[in-house]
Parts: sequence; structure tokens; C-alpha cells
Amino acid sequence: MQEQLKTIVSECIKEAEKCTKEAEILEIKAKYLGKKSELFSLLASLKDMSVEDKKKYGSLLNKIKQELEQKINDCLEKINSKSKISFDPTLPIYEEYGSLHPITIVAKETTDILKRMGFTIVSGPEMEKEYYNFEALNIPSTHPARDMQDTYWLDNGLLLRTHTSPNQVRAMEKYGAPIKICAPGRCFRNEDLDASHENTFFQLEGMVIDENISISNLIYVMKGLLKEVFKQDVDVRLRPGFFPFVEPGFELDCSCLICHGKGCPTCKNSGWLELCPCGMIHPNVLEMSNIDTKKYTGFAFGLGLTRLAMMKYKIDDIRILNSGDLRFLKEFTGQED
Ligand code: FA5
Repeated sequence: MQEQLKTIVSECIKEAEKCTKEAEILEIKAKYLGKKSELFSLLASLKDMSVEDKKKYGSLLNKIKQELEQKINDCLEKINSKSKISFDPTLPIYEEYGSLHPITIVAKETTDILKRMGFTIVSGPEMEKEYYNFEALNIPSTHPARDMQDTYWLDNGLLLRTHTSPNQVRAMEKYGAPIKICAPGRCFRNEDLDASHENTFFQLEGMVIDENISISNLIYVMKGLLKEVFKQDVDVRLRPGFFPFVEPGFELDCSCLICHGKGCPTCKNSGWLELCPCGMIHPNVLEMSNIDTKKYTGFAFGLGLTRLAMMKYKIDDIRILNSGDLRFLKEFTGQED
């Protein structure tokens, strides 16, 4: 037994000293001192020993048990003391000022511009019902357009909204027509990430419904908004685009400000970046939300706020925006003024 005990002690000490995490040391404790350990079985076998052996091995086994417990506690303390954050309590609290995130800055700027144009800001849930994200936007479950927005479905039957367009439906239901709203917010898609695609990004929805609203009103608002946001002449182009909830639908692209239209990874070498799809709201969508289509028409747009921040601040890779890298964020100190 003496030999067996020597091996147990040396193995346990060797393994405990190698541990670098609390979970590891707790595993060693269970292995050498737990109910399934060799030591535990030896202690349990004491009751069947002769009085003489009990005396001899009882005190030896208990001594070893205490020794291993002590060793394991020491190792645990050593690990915990290393992971404690030490700080200097005399440091001034306001040594470093924070900064607004570039997306927060562009969201505020764009909504301020839209507010001056008479838009009201509304918001809706990020965890959304399938009805608002798809069906009420003329995208029934069998519609191939569902593939355009690869969706995160949740166990509770809801989904993470893939765009800010559900806010259109919620606003129509709540306020009816006429209406003029905008809704900035976070969206989620199960995307393959690259320089211009994130799985979590921001959009700004805009919607106007009134009598005699036409494509000219849409173009006027889009031009006014982008001119004020960029505060410089930026080439934009409007081309036909398909979205089941608008008819006609358009893609509004802006000339890539990273490469000035020459082509780069951010714009996938096209020189243009898809920024703000838009169009005249489909009559089915208006009717599903009880808007009188004989009296009212409307337009809607879905501005890619994250891409707008990229163009405005010449950020060539979208992934840095969600990275939480403080060195990057510090560059925006004071930008919000
Ligand atoms: C939509 O999401 C429509 N709801 C927009 C809309 C609203 C159309 C109202 C018509 C009327 P789209 O999937 O193209 O459309 O996304 C809109 C914009 O969001 C894109 O132009 C782009 O700027 C941005 N965007 C889309 N997916 C991503 C992504 N994975 N990462 C970053 N930005 C994205």
C-alpha cells in the first residue's frame, strides 16, 4: 500500500502544479480526493482491516488526504490570485473620454435631417414576428424572395428581424394614413461575412404615405438626405430593383468613396456600393394594413446605415465596426460635434 500511496501523492502534486485554470484544478481534486478516487476506496477499506492495520494505515491515509487537500487549495489560491485584476485606485477617473460609435453618429445625423423634413422617429422590436418581417410585406412563406434574407429563427417562434421594414407595417397599423416616419435599427442576417457584409448591421427605414405621393417625391427626399449626410457631391445611381413590398422598386447605389469608383474589395470591384433600396409601396402591403389605396399612395426606403458610416468615414472593412476595438473607436472622439 505504501508504494501505491507514494504514486498517488506524486501524480496528484505533478498534475495539480500544471493546472492554469480553476476548472482544471477542481477536476484534479475530484480525481484524487473524490468519491471515485483510489484514496477514497482505501479509506473506505479501513473498516474491514484488523485493529492493528487500522491504526497503522488510518493515520497514514488521513495524513495523505490532508496533505493533498492542502496542495490543491494552494494551487487554487495561486490561480485565483493571478486572475484578479489589479488597478491603481489613485488614477484619475476621467483620464480618457469615450466617443460615440460611428453608426450612432450617422444614425443621429440622418434622423435629425429627416426630422427637419417632417419625419417622426418610431421603433420596433429586434425579435420580430414572421408576420411583420415577411407576410405583411407581401412575402408569404412560399415566396422565393425569402431566400434573399437568410434568417435567424428563434426557439420561441420569433425571428431576429432581417430588415427595418417591419416598422412600416407596425406604423401603418398604429397610426394609419397620412404618415411620414423613419425608423433606425439593428438587423440580423445569417450572412457570409466580407468587407461589406456583416451578420449584425443597421438600417434606417423611411416611409411616406399621403395623397398624390409619386416617384418624384421619393427622389427628392433621397437626394436631399444624401446631400446633407455626405456634405459633398457624391455620385448616386438609381437602377431597377426587386423587393416584393414595393412596385416599382429601385436600388440606389453610391459611388464607392473608398476607391473613388475605381474598384476595391469594399465595393467588390464594381466602383458602386448598394446603399438605399427604395420604391413605391406595393398596394398589397397598403391593403394588408387597411390603408385606402384609392386615396393614398406612398414610398419607402431602407438606408444601409452601417454602409453609410463606412462611406462617410472611409472605413474599408465593415467588420471593424462590430469589433469593439477601442483604438478604432477613439478616432471618433469629437466627431459628433
Ligand atoms: C432591404 O432590407 C429592404 N427592406 C429595403 C427596402 C426598404 C427596400 C423599403 C424598399 C423599400 P436590402 O436587403 O437590399 O433591402 O438591404 C438594404 C440595405 O441594407 C443594403 O443596400 C445595404 O446597404 C444594407 N445591408 C443589407 N445587408 C447587409 C449586410 N449583411 N451587412 C451590411 N449592410 C447590409
